Amino acid sequence: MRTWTPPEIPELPGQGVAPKLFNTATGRLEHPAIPEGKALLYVCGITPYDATHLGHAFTYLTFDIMQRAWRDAGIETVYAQNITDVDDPLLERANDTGVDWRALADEQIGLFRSDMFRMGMLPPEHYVAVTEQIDEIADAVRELRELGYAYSVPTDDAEGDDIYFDTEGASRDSEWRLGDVAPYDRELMLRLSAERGGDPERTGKRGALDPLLWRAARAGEPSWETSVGVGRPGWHVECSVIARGALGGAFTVQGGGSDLVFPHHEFTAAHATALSGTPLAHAYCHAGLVSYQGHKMSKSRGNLVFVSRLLDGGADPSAIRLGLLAHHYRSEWEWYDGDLETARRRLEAWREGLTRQSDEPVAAAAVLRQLRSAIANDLDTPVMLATLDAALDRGVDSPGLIADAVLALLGVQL
Ligand code: 5CA
Ligand code: ZN
Repeated sequence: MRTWTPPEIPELPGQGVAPKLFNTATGRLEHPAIPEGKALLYVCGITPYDATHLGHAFTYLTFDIMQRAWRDAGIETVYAQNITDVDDPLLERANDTGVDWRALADEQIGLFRSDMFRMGMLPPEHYVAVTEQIDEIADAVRELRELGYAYSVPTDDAEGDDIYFDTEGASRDSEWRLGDVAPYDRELMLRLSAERGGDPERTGKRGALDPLLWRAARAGEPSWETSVGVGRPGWHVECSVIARGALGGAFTVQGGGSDLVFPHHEFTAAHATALSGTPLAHAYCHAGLVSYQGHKMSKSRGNLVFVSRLLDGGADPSAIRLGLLAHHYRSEWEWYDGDLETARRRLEAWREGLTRQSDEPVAAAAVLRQLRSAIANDLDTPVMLATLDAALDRGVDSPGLIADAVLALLGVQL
């Protein structure tokens, strides 16, 4: 899938250090492995409807900053992202609005691409839609069945059977154990499975948590003829196959918003490990969820603030970035309508600060050192912003170096 034009990243003098990152799977700050000197990153992409809201933007900005940190440390990055362009909620939205699901997806992917470009986000090298890899995903489902990790569940509204992943079997016989990614107890897993696309109540399954691998064709739903029959893939196996196809196994970081920890990333890892014997990623990193009007910003609730509306209303993309970067990526926080104005003022103050004549200017080289140490500490952007507030309030000895550092590390144009 086509991506978008990359932003300019100035070269900075010297070098940062590889960032320590919080790994959800272990609950610790770690330096995840960088195979052959390359940081390999897979971030779960959008389901293309109601894009791009500020929650999406916060998640993608997190992984944009992560890549800026690696690159500043002299580490090459390879970035892959998927598009979940066939999925129940997308199909429901298309049905409800009388639009063809492909047309809806195409339009929303175009909007997302334009939002990402305008926001100065680093584009993925591998941008892969589920509909581009149906055969590969079906082959993986077939392989899981041959390995004994998948089973059929009869349907009463389709010709063929649905196929499910055998959680208990895989947890016993493969290298993966339930809970390897999500540090949750079973009760919470059951609740989250029901809330996030699973079907713990469905009869005929071996285990309540078992996720769908393949959905047999239903009337009025898109389907493909494949090696496991006519139908369409389940959600987790899609990302598992796309991630391994783009990056191979055991890559550096699997990322997304924290709503993906369970069941999505747990089972994405489970499928990959069951198929290959190696873990999917060395670390699983998650951005906190952004709320608005007292609730998590979500398509189902409809409390969305769209990036395109803010930009079309004249917002400076750098101000939107600063409004988001004021929060540490792992915090759960709420966006207030006044936040954009606060961020705009900060941006204005920084721009003014850059031209400030001072008798005792702050050494720009020292500021750069502080910025590098904060970004290396689990991407601590609030500390970076506070460092710049203080320095630019006083004036700096090399405005050019500060402007370059702010653009390279934060993607903010002064
Ligand atoms: N297509 C799947 C992932 S394979 C999906 O979750 N799509 S999405 O459009 O719902 O979300 C896209 C990304 O934005 C995901 O990483 C999700 O975790 C993140 N996200 C969604 N809502 C929020 C929110 N309110 N705050 C922060 N991140 C969010
Ligand atoms: Zn995903």
